[in-house]
Amino acid sequence: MRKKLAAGNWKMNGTTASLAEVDALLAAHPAPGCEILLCPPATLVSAMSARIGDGPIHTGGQDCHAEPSGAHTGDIAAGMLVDAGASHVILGHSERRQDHNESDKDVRNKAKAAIAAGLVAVVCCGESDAEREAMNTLEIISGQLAGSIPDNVTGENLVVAYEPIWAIGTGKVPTLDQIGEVHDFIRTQLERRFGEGVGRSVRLLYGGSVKPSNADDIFAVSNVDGALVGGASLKAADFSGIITAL
Ligand code: G2H
Repeated sequence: MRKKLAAGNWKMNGTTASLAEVDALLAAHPAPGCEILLCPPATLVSAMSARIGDGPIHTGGQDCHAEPSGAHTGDIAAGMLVDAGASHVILGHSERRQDHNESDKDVRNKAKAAIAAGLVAVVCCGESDAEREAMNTLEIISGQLAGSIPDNVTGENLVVAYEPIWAIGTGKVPTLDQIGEVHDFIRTQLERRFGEGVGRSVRLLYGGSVKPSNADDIFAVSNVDGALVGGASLKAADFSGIITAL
């Protein structure tokens, strides 16, 4: 049985004052029935994880470097995230693929480093509007999964997030059939590559304009094990509504 996961991606938002939202979430969900993960900007990982302490919310990074240390100005190693209290890291988000030209190979190397450091890698995939229009969605997803996910994964160290680029921050959400088709496809791809045991144990998240008002319907779709939430994870009241829907 896969444990449901509500993951928040704060992107480049938040200062120490935003940690009040974490307090509110902890108060609202002292014993949640699902796993909760918050991925703040790197500047807040340490403070957030200290604030949560033994509480039921995990802290994660939004990226890491593939190397453990070295001359990489501005970058952060997976081990540094662990040292700051993170247990997860988002990798290959489409904003990083676009803004930083990250390739599938880059994401795979980062995922290897993250897993070696003891982090859970939350690997993102998703098609653009043009790719969906051209009916290439499944081919794109297949290529991203094959290229971005390393070989040594398990249900414990990998989560896959499906985030259609055209649904990110736009308020547009795929139909439930479209979400189901891609999640079923990802499940089949993972089973084929890693065997049924591992393939069935990896959690699959949907991401892209998830809100309290659409979460119930999305979470009822087959093979959707939770959500990766951007805008609606910034305020405890909104994220709480999504957590409650899981
Ligand atoms: C997709 C998602 C979080 P939003 O990027 O990863 O963002 O929920 O704001 O569409």
